[in-house]
Amino acid sequence: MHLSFDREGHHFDEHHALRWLHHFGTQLIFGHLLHRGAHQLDTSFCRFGRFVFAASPYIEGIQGLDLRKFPLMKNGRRNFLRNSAALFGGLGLSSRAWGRYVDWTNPKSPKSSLSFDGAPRMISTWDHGLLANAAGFKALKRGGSALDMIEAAAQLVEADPIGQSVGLGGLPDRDGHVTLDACIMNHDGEAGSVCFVQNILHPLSLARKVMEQTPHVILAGAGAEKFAQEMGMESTELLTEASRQAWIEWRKDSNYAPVINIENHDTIGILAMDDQGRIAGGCTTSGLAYKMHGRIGDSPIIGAGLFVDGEIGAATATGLGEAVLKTLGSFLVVELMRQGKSPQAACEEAVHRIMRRQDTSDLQVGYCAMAADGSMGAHSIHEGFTTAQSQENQHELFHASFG
Ligand code: SD4
Repeated sequence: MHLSFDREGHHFDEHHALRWLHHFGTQLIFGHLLHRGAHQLDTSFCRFGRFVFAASPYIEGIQGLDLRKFPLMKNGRRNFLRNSAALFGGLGLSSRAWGRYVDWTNPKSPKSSLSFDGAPRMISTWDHGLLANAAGFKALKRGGSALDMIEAAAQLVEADPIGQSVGLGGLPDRDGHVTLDACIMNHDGEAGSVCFVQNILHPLSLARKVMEQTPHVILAGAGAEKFAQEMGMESTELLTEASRQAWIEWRKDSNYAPVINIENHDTIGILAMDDQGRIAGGCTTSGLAYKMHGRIGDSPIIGAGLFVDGEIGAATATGLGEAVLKTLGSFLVVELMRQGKSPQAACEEAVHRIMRRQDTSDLQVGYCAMAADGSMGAHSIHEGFTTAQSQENQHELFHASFG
C-alpha cells in the first residue's frame, strides 16, 4: 500500500479525513488542549464534540474533504492546539468550565470515579488513549472481545501520521529507518510480539497473528516482515515527510538525547476488560527517536512493556525502555498486585524500584495497571504522564501521580 502525504506529513484521503473528524470531536469532547487533568462530558462544547465524534462514522464515504482548510487544523498539531486554546479562550471558557480536574498527587482530589461493577473498561497511556479507548469500545459494541478492543485501539493510533512515536509517521532511528515494536497478551497469558519491523502499518495486529497463528511468541525484523506478507499485510512506507525533515534537522548535531513526555504524546500501552471480565493488553511504538539501528525497547518484550495475568491483572509501561527492561517492570507490577498491592501501589513500587537503582533526573518511566476487580492505577517518575480511563459513556484523562 502506498500513502501520499503533504508537507506536514498529513495524509488526507477519506479514511484520514474521517480520523481527523474523530480527532477533532475528541479534542472538543475532552478539552485536553487547555490543561492537564480530567474532564467530564457535561458542557455544551463537550456535547458538541460528542456529536461530531458520533456523527463521523456516517460520513465515512466523503470524498476529497480537505481538513487542511479547516482553520483550527491549518498548520499542524502545535498550531491546532494554539488556535483551539485561542478560540475557546475567546469564547470565555476557562479550563475549569470543561469539567473536573483530577490530580492524584493531591490526596484531597477524588480518585478515579470508575468503581467496579462488572462493566467493561480500558486504561491507556497518554492523551491519545482517549481516542484509542473510544475505538476499543466501538469494537466491543460490534461484539468484539478484550483482544479486539486492544487491536482496534492500537490501530487507530498506529495509523495516525501526526503522532511521531507510534506507527505511521514515527520518528526514525539514527539511520533514517522507522522501526516498530509491538506486543499483545490475552486473558490466558497467551502472547505475541514483533520487534524491529519496518513498513508494517499495524504491528500490533501482526503481533496478534504471531500469537494466534504461529507456535512462537516473538518474531523480529525481516522474518516478521516476511510473515506479515504471508498474512496478506501490505508493505507501507511509514516515514512521513514531517518525520524525515525532523531527522534531517537532528542529523545536524546527531545528539542522541531522548526527550521525555514529548508533546505529552508517546508510545501507547492499552489494557482492556471486556463484558465477560476478560483482560487483555497491548503495547505499540516506534520506540525512541534516533535510536541505534537495531535497537529494541521494552514495548515488545513480554513482562517489560506489557504483562497480563487474567486472574490478577495487567500492566503496561511507557518511557525509557532500557530502564523498564532492566527491572522487567510490567511483570513486576502484576506480581506486586498478586502479593496484594492495589494497581496504584504496585505502579508506585515498580517506579521506585527504578528510582532507587539509577539517576532518574533525565529519565521518564510511567506504568499503568488494571486489577482483575477492575480497579486501576498509574504512576511515573516525573510529572506529565497521563492515562485515559474509560467506561462506555465515560472517558477521563488522568494526570498520574509521580515521584
Ligand atoms: C521504548 N518504551 O522504545 C518505548 C518508548 C516509550 O514513552 O514508551 N516512550 O523505549
